[in-house]
Amino acid sequence: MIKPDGVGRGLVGECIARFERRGLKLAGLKMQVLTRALAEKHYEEHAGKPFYEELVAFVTSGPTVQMVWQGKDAVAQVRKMNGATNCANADLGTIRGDFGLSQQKNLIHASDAPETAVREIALYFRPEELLDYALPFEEWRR
Ligand code: 3AN
Repeated sequence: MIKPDGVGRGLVGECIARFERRGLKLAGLKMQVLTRALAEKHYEEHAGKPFYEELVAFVTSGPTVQMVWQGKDAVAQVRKMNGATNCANADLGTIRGDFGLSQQKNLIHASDAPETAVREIALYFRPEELLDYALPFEEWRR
């Protein structure tokens, strides 16, 4: 998910281009301003932490873009491409390392495990909104 700062900074195309060029396949895409209820569900593991209220306020503060990317080891690869949570510590070459300095306004979110991805995809997409389609030359991506 591209967070409000990523959308506001004009980095939607940049993020999508990176995942596409890496060889991942876009299976779902949408844009919305998160309601507080949805943001609370998304970040329920952080409820009660000192940064929780600020995090929910931030993530509901503007438009976000939800994406589902499919491909070999997609969850781990996308997290690697996003970089460390705190942009200031993220390696150059990652989205956070190339475009941010903030810990909280860290541009993009990605599921941290396949089981988390199942849960998070269900928060944002109905099954029929996810497309399973063939691309030419798929064997070159594996
Ligand atoms: P990630 O998004 O890298 O999986 P999480 O799940 O640990 O990181 O944290 C969720 C979000 O909460 C982060 N993307 C960041 O915006 C915010 N966050 C995490 N830790 C802190 C912190 N110590 N102070 C402020 N915000 C934080």
